[in-house]
Amino acid sequence: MDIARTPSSPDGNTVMADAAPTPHEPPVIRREDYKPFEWLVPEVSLDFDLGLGSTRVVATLSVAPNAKADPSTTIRLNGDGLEPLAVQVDGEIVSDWSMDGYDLIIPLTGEGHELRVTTQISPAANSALMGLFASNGMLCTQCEAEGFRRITFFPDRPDVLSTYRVRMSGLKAHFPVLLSNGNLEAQGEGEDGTHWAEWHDPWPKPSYLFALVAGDLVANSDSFTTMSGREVALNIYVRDGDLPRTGHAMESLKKSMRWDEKVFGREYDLDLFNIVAVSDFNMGAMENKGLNVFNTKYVLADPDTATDGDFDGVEGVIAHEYFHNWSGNRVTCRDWFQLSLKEGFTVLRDQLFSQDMGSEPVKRIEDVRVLRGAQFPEDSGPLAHPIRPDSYREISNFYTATIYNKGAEVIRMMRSMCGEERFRAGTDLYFDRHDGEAATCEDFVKAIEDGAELDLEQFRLWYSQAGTPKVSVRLEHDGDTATLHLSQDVPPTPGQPEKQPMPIPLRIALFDRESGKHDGEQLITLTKAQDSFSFEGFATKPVLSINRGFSAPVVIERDIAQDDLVFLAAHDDDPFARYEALQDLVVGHLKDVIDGNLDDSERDTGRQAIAAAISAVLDDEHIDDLMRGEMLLLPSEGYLAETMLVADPGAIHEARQGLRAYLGTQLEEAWKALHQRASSVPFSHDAEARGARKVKTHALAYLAAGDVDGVQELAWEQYSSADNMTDRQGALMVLCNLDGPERTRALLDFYNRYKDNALVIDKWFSLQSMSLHPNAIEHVKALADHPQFTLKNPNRVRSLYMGFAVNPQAFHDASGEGYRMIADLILQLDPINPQTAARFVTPLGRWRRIEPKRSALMKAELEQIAAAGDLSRDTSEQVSRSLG
Ligand code: 0A1
Ligand code: ZN
Repeated sequence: MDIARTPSSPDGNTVMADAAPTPHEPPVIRREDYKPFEWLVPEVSLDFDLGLGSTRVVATLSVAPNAKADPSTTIRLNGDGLEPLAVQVDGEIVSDWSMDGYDLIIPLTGEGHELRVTTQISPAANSALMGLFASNGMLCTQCEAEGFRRITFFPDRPDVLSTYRVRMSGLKAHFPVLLSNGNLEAQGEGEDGTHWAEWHDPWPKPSYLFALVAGDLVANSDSFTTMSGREVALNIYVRDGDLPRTGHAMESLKKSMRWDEKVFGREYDLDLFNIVAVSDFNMGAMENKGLNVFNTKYVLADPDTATDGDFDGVEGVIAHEYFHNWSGNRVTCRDWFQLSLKEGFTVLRDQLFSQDMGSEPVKRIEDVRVLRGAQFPEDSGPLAHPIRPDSYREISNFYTATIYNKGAEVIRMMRSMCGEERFRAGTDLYFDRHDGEAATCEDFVKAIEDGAELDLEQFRLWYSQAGTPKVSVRLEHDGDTATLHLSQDVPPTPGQPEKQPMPIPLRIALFDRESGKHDGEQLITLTKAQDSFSFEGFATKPVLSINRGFSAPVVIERDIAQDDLVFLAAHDDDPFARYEALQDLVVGHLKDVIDGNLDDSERDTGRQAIAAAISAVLDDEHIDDLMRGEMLLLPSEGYLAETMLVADPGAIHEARQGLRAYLGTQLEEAWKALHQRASSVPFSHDAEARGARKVKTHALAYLAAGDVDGVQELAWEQYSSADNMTDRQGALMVLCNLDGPERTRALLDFYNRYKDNALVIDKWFSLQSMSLHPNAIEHVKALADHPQFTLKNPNRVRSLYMGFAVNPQAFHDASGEGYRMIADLILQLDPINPQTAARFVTPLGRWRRIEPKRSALMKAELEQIAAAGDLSRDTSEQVSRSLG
């Protein structure tokens, strides 16, 4: 049967008349239209006859009317590109079913029924990597958010919870390992070289948590004893040669399981926990019940092929997916508007875990950098949305930094306001109250309110209002009183022209200039548009340290003297605030340079103050190298652009590079000494050695920015003598920015050394696409024709083109060539993998905040994409929002 693609009625929401779709505009789904599904589906049984080219699926659903919903005489089963080969109701073949778009509608007369539907799918042809797909000869599923409907017809919405029984059979030679959720109940041999397995998951779950994997895999196996003494078998499945790189993932898993018991009181609830690594995957990983599927990037790590950052990534993502077992699986989401319920909370949980495993302040600085780099621009651009959105066209577009990272910050504020212990009482109540349910963000807030005894009435605005609040800060001193004047402004965002003031918890301290000390930190909460707070006992004007630990996800606009920033950069006992003071010092200076506010001598005075502050950081014995590494990092060009209403990327690049070159030459001896000291620390995973590796490459990069004599040789020396990927990649990154024989030599050596390791070859692509080399555009074009480049693998696409899109110099080349390359990529990739293609719209979507010439070029590329027609729902939504 030929089925034309028409929009289906989505999860419990009617398609609004005022949102009638134009040919290119898929319908709008609205949160306020939520209705419970008319039918319960307590049990599902799936039978898979597996093949790479063709897989047959027989789905059997027990259904009964849902007493909490309107009665219905039909059932709508969502499908996406499927054809029903046979439909049975209560054992009888029926033919009175119909299709509505891709959905299957079956008339049902009575109370309880058994429905059976047969479908046939082609995993090898599934390049979108949603539903059941083939990757390197194995079969694998991805069902969040709406992938299950590409496998079989089903009410594919998160509030329909069922227990699943899965039988699969296939050729043993192709698929020796057969996995699904829950426990393995039976297995056996079939005819003609086939074998089969039966899995049963006792925990009711929504369809997005279903998973199946079949392939030729080997496992790193271990076990974990839970706090109540139950033994859980742990397996990490990978392809044969990858087994030696799974040790760190396994350690991370066991640490995560222990930590969740200790810190959140959450125990694992099955006897088996499986992880499978796949190389073709749209996202980082997926928390399917008892069978997490991971992008290989977040499983495989050893010192020769993974950087320290990669090791941290593995630990963090393993933890994230594991923590979802409670925050996401045991308590799931009522609808996709509640996505931040599981994602914001789980990100907070993985951040707290990583803080406990490593350096708390360094992790906090890294997390804030991610927030500012990805979420702040989202919040100030055309794609801004609240952490609980009100509408969407394609839910895949809402797996955003706002839902994840701002969502985590919002919950972190609740925790700061009530303290750890009361927060734990709140989360205990949340898990108790909603275990086994599909809950809402409001359920979470209410549980924290009740359990932690915290009034969150006004705080709920953080869930409904988009935009990053700006807080203006002025400190006045009179007699012995210091008065802090604060005002807040939540900027307008698409669809939200007017905003109300939100509660903003700010940790502050007032430093005495003489002693360099303060009398204790305080938490003040700004709840009004403007307010003042007075503090007695200050004979002289103190220095204000504000938003310590980044207690609120806001932009602070402080009226503060440069000397005070220098003071805080040297004395603040809150590491985040100390880092922030140095960042503000640099941002202030660079903005003045860009705006042409400084004459030569003023510019030199500014640079000297920064050099002195950095020099103090280099000499400070009270901070470790991990923290030193953070303090040495200048604010990114993206962050600088974000602080300006309209940015000139060329001017930002020039000013920032100018400062880096100045610091490189002014502090040449100090960088060389640091490089030498750090190079003498032998490789290990401890904080000291990791810190040494971090500052070593920073020192090298500053020397390269200053183009000091012998830097190419020094970089080659670091590259060629490296006994780990952190040093090797660091040196290659530096060489990539330069133009010389060492660059060519190192790139060739790196390629030959690692050509069989896909994850390392991804690094090779991205180092070149992110390079400051003047010919970066030409390099990227040539790399797109490299035999190892393919549009079919999302990691490879991201490594070449995301690297390029965040390369401010190349992407924003005044010719507009960079914009065209990204637009061409979107059009080429969209029919292959819409989800990944749509992610590339964001960099072009910043056009309104860029100087007029480039802005017009960016907009023109978006218009070209829009005009192309036949776009996926994913890409068309992002393009129309970006132009809207
Ligand atoms: N829930 C996962 C993220 C995820 C979302 C969609 C996916 O499909 C392409 C895959 C993964 C997480 O937060 O880890
Ligand atoms: Zn998640």
